Amino acid sequence: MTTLKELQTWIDQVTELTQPDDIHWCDGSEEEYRGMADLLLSNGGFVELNQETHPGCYLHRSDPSDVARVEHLTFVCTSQEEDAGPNNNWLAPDEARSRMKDLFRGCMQGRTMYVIPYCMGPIDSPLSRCGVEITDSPYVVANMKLMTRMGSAALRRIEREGTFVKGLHSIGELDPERRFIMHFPEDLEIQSFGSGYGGNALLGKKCHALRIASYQARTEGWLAEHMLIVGVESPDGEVHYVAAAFPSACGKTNLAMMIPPSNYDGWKIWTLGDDICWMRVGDDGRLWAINPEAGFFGVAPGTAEKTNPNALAMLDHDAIFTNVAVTADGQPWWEGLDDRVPATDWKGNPYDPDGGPAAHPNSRFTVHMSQCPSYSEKAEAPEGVPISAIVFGGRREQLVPLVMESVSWNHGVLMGAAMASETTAANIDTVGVVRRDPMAMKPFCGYNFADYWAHWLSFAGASGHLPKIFHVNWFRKDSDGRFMWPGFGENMRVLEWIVRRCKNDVGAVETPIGRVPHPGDVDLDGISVEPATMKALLDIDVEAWRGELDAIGEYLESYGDRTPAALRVERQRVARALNDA
Ligand code: SAT
Ligand code: MN
Repeated sequence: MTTLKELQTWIDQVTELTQPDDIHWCDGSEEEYRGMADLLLSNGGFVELNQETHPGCYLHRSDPSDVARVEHLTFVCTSQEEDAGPNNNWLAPDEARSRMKDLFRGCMQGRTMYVIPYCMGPIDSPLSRCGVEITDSPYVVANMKLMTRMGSAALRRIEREGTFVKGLHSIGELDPERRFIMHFPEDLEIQSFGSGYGGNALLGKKCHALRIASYQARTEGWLAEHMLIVGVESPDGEVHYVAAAFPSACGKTNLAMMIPPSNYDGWKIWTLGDDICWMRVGDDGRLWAINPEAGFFGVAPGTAEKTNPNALAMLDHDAIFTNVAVTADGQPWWEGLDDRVPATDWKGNPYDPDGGPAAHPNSRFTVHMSQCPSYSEKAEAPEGVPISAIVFGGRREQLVPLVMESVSWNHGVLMGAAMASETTAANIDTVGVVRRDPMAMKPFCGYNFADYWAHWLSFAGASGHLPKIFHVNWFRKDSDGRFMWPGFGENMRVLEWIVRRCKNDVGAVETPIGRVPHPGDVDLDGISVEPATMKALLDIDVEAWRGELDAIGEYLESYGDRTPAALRVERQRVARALNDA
């Protein structure tokens, strides 16, 4: 029950439409979480993992057809099609609503309807925004408890503010033919049917904190971005905060909780978030950021002692695993973890080494942020943290150097808008093809990208104290197909250069596409990267870049008249510099 009439009226309407047997208002308590786990254990939604090695850990096996986001079934329903833009699937709001109404009709018969009030961001932060998710999935309730500030405190804030995002979710029959994720940004509303998985079902995450929030951020003058947030502490104790955007499954979680190499005495990475970042210009003109989430929904495969020891340390208790494999003694297992052989694959069948990976490539862990050894209490700061550097990055085998710095805010926006990356298993579709993924927001921007770039550009005039913008690529390969850069904790070497650039205490080489380090300025002590490899990692192939600038031009023009003139001007400037080179 609630004192907020708008909320109660909506609950009543949904109840009437979906016909649940029961309604449960979530209070967000530990007791409630335990009750949810017990219910899932009794109905097969959870499998208990080894409680001696992994106390409080459970495994969820999703429907095998429901293992990732579904971008082709995800829609942004603005009243004008152009407002959604070529980057989104669009349906007229009335048509979308009527389709969804047919799907939702009677769908909760025999089920309990859970009402989840949640707050994205610290409960007392002016940057935070609230929502209410209605769902018939106890798995969603359990995940939302770890991923958001969920329950009574959020409800009190909603009742006080009188405004919230309405998210309606049902797993339906988990039928891919009857699955849609609809967004109505003008009405701050989400409707998701037919999937129980991650970003399709935990509506606070991609649906609210990115698609709806990006739309809202534009009208209110802030930024909702697909970025991790870290604090980089240098030996003098100073902490620089960095926000970095990479597409799904490109290593944001690893970077967010990295441990610096052993020769980086006195350096430390503090973790504030691994996926989403909301930023606003503060009174001091700097960009201040919060992580709207309270937990991590990270990719399991590849997570190992060598790649991400902090993640392993936080995953041995009180975590939910989705679609991982299991060892004979009931421990979670995935490819890349270690050389044990699992007993059971992600579908629950006896593991057959010839039958594909044991863990699904998009298998996940859900865990509360505070369990991370490098967790920073600043993640709770209502004012957020001031951002010194914004980093864009994609997965590119060729062309794109290890790191480059933009020469201005507008140039940085061009770098973000021109981002491209090889696709990953985080979406149900082909993996490994290069596609444009501006600011890593291709699947998540709730409005026309052209307007989104204009919004980014508008900050140039708003403040003289904006962060520097960089672009990185950890994924370059040599002619034998081997990675040229070791990645993971060694990325600290690049972060160090970025932070030193922010402090103005290291130089750079000017190239037509941006500034790169003098090869000697990236510390290679303790790694086996040959100077020739380092040179190649920082090399700009002018001819190939001319082709890339043409492709970027074509891409920007595909947004037609709405493409901001300043972005065109910036692209022309870089193209000219390449021609003169
Ligand atoms: O959208 S999910 O939360 O399922 C994962 C991702 O794509 O980043
Ligand atoms: Mn993500």
